[in-house]
Amino acid sequence: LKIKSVPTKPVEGQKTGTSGLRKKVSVFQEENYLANWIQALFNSLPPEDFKDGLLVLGGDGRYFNREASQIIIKIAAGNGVGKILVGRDGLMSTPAVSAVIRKHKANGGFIMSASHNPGGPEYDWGIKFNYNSGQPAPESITDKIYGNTLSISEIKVADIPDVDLACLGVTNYGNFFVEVVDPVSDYLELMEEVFDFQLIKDLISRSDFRFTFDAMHAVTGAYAKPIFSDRLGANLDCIKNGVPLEDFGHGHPDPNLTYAKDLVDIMYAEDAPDLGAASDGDGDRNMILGRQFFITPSDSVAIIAANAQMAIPYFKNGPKGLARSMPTSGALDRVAEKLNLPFYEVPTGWKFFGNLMDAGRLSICGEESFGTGSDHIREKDGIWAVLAWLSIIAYRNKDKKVGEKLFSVADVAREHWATYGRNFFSRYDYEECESEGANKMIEYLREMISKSKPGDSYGNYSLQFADDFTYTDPVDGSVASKQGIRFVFTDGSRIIFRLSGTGSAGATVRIYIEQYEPDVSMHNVDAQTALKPLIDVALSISKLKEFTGREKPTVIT
Ligand code: VG1
Ligand code: CO
Repeated sequence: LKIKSVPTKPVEGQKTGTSGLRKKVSVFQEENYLANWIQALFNSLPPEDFKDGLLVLGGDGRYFNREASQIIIKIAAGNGVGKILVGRDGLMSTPAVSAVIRKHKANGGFIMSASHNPGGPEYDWGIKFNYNSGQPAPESITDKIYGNTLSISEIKVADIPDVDLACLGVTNYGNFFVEVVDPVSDYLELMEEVFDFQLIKDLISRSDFRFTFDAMHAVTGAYAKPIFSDRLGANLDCIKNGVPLEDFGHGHPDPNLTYAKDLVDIMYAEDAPDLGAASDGDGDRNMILGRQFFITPSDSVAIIAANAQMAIPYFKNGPKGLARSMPTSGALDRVAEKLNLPFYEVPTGWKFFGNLMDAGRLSICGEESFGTGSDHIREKDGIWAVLAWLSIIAYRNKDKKVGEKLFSVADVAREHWATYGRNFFSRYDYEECESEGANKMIEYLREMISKSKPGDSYGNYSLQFADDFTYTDPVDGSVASKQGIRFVFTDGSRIIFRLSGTGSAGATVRIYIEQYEPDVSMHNVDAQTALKPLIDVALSISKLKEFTGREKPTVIT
């Protein structure tokens, strides 16, 4: 194998955010921009973590993935990697990459995706690196990569032709191998171990149950047909937007009430199906809807946790522990308490769950941002969440005869609230604000919390404490600070402010609002109505309008 040394210069700003490095495509197209980051990564890993080793490569099918695959493969070979397993056409969802790393005991893997951010020449591209148990690289590694991007001078590139990613099979270039694999089969095999496919199949084949899945023209388009249709018997027309496209069909591949409008329209129509779901760009997020009914992600993880042992064979001995990210509602906390399970609250971003899973302390976890998953892999998993919901509905209805009224998605949620109480939750996003104003607002709030004291009143709420969330990992002792400003009130209500770490331009402000309601007679109130007083407090204390000039959020979930 001939290896070229290509001279290069550092580029500013290659710091990874919540989940990988994300920039506009045009930035990644600048000379050596991606190559520098990939080389900096190899400069940061101990050689035994990749020399003659196995790496996985996949992506969500977005624009620039084709060029990027070739760049990554050649630099990996140039640095002495032994073999790359790559999904056909460079496609592989984030959860599937995690599953493939684990199954093949790979040293790690690359995911070419900016996840829920839009794609195409004008929009975003991104790259994530996952480690050998399939988990997103920890901050200790991403900080090192960033350091190395600031001093890089040379890129090692193997002198090989572009690899044909369209045909399955192995090609070798001297002692370097590339194997193009089907992106679905290992993942599907794992799903069949986790779930009772026959149970789900029986539900889907019922004449009185209808299911629909919206792949948003993103990577789960490649998974939906083999899994939901070929294997579980769903009609092909249940799958919407099922062809992965480089620009996601001009869409914003984020499964929420604003961007998954096609699905929302179907599920709120008169003759809506019984269960509807969608997934994001790289297949790790999910949205679950019942007929005219939205399951908040915070409720979803709580409901899955409460029902897992009954409905999902993987959890037949009960979950080991539960966890959520800090801004996610406390619905899951109540399930942990009732089931007497260890419980953890971690910062935003999936990378904080992995250590707990590896230590055998955590089975089911989730984030309010449409992320749900378990320790079957080390990423959140959109299709897993859909199969979990299908399993719960199937289990609850398995003895129902045709003609008997089915126990619906909404029934499951209402029953859950009746048992545990309801945690009303909403998130307001102000996307792409001017960075200066947004940063000033956060500074202003930091000042405020440093002066606050228990008992201070905010509207009708009395403060229990206010802080900037710090997390100490119970497994390795690493500390993550400044993870979000919280105002926690004596009745358990919370207001949280954070800046997004996944955007590619400006600053996105997120406000998270939560209030607990034990009274069943109040459970059918609309969340926006129930939370109005708390939202007003959030907007007034933060002076959001003054700092950002924004009258209204861009997205409400
Ligand atoms: C957002 C979400 C976070 C999620 C992250 C990656 O981060 O809030 O919960 O883990 O996206 O999701 P931020 O920093 O923008 O709030 V994905 O599906 O884009 O990889
Ligand atoms: Co994603």
